Amino acid sequence: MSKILKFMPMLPIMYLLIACSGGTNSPAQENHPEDQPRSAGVQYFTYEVINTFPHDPSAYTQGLVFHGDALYESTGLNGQSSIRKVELQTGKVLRKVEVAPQFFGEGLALLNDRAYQLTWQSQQGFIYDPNDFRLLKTFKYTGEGWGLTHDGHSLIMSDGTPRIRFLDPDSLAVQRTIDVADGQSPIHQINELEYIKGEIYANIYQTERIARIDPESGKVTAWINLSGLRLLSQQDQQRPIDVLNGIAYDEARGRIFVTGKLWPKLFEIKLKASK
Ligand SMILES: [Ca+2]
Repeated sequence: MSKILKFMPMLPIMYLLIACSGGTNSPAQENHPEDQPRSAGVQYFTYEVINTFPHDPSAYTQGLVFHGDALYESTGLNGQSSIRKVELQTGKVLRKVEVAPQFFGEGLALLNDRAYQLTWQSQQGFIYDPNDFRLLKTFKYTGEGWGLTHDGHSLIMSDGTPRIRFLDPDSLAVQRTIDVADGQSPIHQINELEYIKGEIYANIYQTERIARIDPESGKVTAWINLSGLRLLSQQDQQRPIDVLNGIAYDEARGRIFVTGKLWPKLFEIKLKASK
């Protein structure tokens, strides 16, 4: 299903959410509308905003990575897709290469001094030199491309289904797959990914939730409820923004960053156990 077609009906819903919010922007309330039935053995988290940074409000974020001392981002939409290096503190785009307009940029991962970028439905990925964004080569895959991250050895790819693929970073061959489930319930719409301390963190498309996934079994080990963050980002900006999408991890300092499509803000968050 087209993300653009799905994006358009979201706008009135978003206004409704804002209208119903009573103008409050408290980020960590209990009893969120997104609270879900709880599964045994699964942990639940909310969040605390540690820092707020500017983010390009025209960036339709599909991939987000922290590497060295900067953010790297892949943006989507045909004719607006790009790969970019972004200064964290200012949101300033330090380097940017446009993707040809027939492609819709998706997930991004940096591994072995290469930047891998997926595209949505073209079944083609790009490999760049992350230092200058020089295109090194392209690669093919089957199905759609959504999120991308890595565990230091394999690329880890989502395609909107509950299945996550592990790819060899050299041959791009599928090494293995996992099927993501919360108990017995398959999790669909798995979008942007980040590998954090031995787990896969995954945005679930069109929700304000992140799933934490065991990379061996595919089981959801925890849910992070980020309700309220989109309202915080919308604040002071007139034009509408889209869904939460984009997780990056600064391994050296243990910082987790999240943003969304067309969000003017990027947040450093800390997880809090949900009561
Ligand atoms: Ca990411």
